Order: sequence, then structure tokens, then C-alpha cells
Amino acid sequence: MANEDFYQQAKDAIRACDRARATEVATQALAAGVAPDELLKSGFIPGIAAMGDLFERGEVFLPELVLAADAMTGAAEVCNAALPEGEAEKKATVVIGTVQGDVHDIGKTIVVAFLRANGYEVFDLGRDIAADKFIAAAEEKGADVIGMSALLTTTMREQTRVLAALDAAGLRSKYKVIVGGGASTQQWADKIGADAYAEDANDGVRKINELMGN
Ligand code: B1M
Repeated sequence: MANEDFYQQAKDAIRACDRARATEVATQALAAGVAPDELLKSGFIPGIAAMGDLFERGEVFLPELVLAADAMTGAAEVCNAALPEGEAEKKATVVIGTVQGDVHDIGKTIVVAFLRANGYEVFDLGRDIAADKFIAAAEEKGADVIGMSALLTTTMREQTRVLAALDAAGLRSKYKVIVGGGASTQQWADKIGADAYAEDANDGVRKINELMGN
């Protein structure tokens, strides 16, 4: 079967909100030699993005979106686990999470998997993470980088809270800060004083490599 057929099946499984089918498609595609990052990028991610568009237009409702997200989570787990092993030597330590008030964590979890596969030690704080928790974890884990994901226009401003709290604690220069997700842009990162913005998981690895001189 051609890669495009697997991509279409991946999209269909997400549209059908069918977790079992989504994980089956992922498993079959990987077994057939499709690269896990390509399968996410060309199949599953467009699939869940299309569900977001249908939701926005009122053509599907929240219960369906929740089920589609569950199918996406299952597929992403299979793809993330298939990413190549990271380098033996750790490049740097990253503390990452989705900001307070925001439960969107599928993209953040993919970023975590890509970073691990590229030699970073990553502490994934999860979702709905308050500013003080980001900072406490960064201090405790000896992090070099703090990464914040936010998918909602209403929660993007939480990223500014973390930066302000770092400033207030005199810790801003100790960490590189990267933001991503949803409506974030390079312009937004510049405006709030983050060190970098990443468009997707690959870009996240690239930007952190740049920040760390790797
Ligand atoms: Co929500 N949701 N959602 N949702 N949801 C969006 C974000 C929305 C755009 C849908 C829409 O209306 N078109 C819209 C936001 C509108 C806005 O703010 N302008 C929306 C809304 C409104 C809501 C609710 C308010 C709905 C409601 O309750 N009425 C609610 C909010 C809940 C909350 O957080 N408080 C809600 C809930 C949910 C679900 C729970 C059902 C589910 C999330 C489940 C979960 O994550 N565990 C969900 C989903 C699935 C989506 C969409 C459809 C898909 C998100 C996703 O997983 N994409 C989304 C529409 C969309 O994004 N097109 C939508 C796939 C993922 C791989 O991509 O997350 O972008 P993404 O991550 C990418 C990059 O952005 C980047 O790399 C990732 C991998 O390539 N990246 C980073 C992300 N974080 C990064 C961090 C980095 C670097 C790169 O460094 C730190």
C-alpha cells in the first residue's frame, strides 16, 4: 500500500473517532515502513486538525471532539514509541508542560517524544500547569530550557505569567524559554520576551538545538 493510502486511513480513523482503528492503522503503517514522523505529519495531525475545523463550524460537537482526541492520543502513542532512540549523551535538560487552564496536550506530548529521540532529557509536567510549578520543576531538575505549550487564545497569556514570575524571582537569565502551540507565532514569542517559538515538533528540536548551541 502506498504511504498516501495510510495517510488517508489515518485521517479516516480520526474522523470516525475510532481509537482501535487509529492505533491499528498506525501499527500497520509503521510495519510497512512509513516513518512515524511522516505518518503524524501527513496523516494523523491533518486528521485531528480537520476535526477542529468541523467543530469550529458547528458540524461536530464536543463529545465527538473528545473521542477524536482519544483516537489521536492512541495513534500518537504508537508513533511516538516508534521514534528512533535518542543519542546516548544527553544534550540538555528541558522542562515542558501545557500552561494553566489548558488541557490540550497531544502536540506537547509529540514534542516531548521528538526531543527525547534527539538526545534531550525531558521532564514532562503534563497539562494545566501553573507558573510556579514550571519554575519549581526547572529549579529542581536543573533545567536548561523551559517549554510551554498553549492551544487557546485565552491561555497564551499564561506564558507571559511564567516569564514574569521568572523575572520576579531573578531567574530569567538562567533559562531559555520556548513557546508553541495554537495561535503562537514568532511575533508573539518576541512580544512576550520568549527566546524561541516553534511551529511543530521538528522545529522545536531545531530551535532548542540552536538555543543550546547543539
Ligand atoms: Co480544543 N480547541 N478545546 N480540544 N482542540 C482547539 C485548540 C480549537 C482551535 C478548535 C477550534 O475551534 N477550531 C479551539 C481553540 C480556539 C481558540 O482559542 N482560538 C478549541 C476549543 C475552543 C476548545 C474548548 C474551549 C472547547 C469547549 O469546551 N467548548 C475546550 C478547552 C479545554 C481547555 O483546555 N480548557 C477544548 C477541548 C478539547 C479536547 C479536550 C476535546 C481536545 C484536547 C485533548 C487533548 O489534548 N488531550 C481538543 C482538541 C483535540 C482540539 C483540536 C481539534 C486539536 C488539537 C491537537 O491535538 N492538534 C484543536 C484544533 C486544532 O488545533 N486545529 C482544538 C494536534 C497536535 C499534534 O497539534 O497541538 O498544534 P498541536 O501541536 C503541534 C504544534 O502546535 C507544536 O508541535 C506540535 C506537534 O507538531 N507545538 C509545540 C505544540 N506545543 C508546542 C510547544 C513547543 C513547541 C512546539 O515548545 C514548548
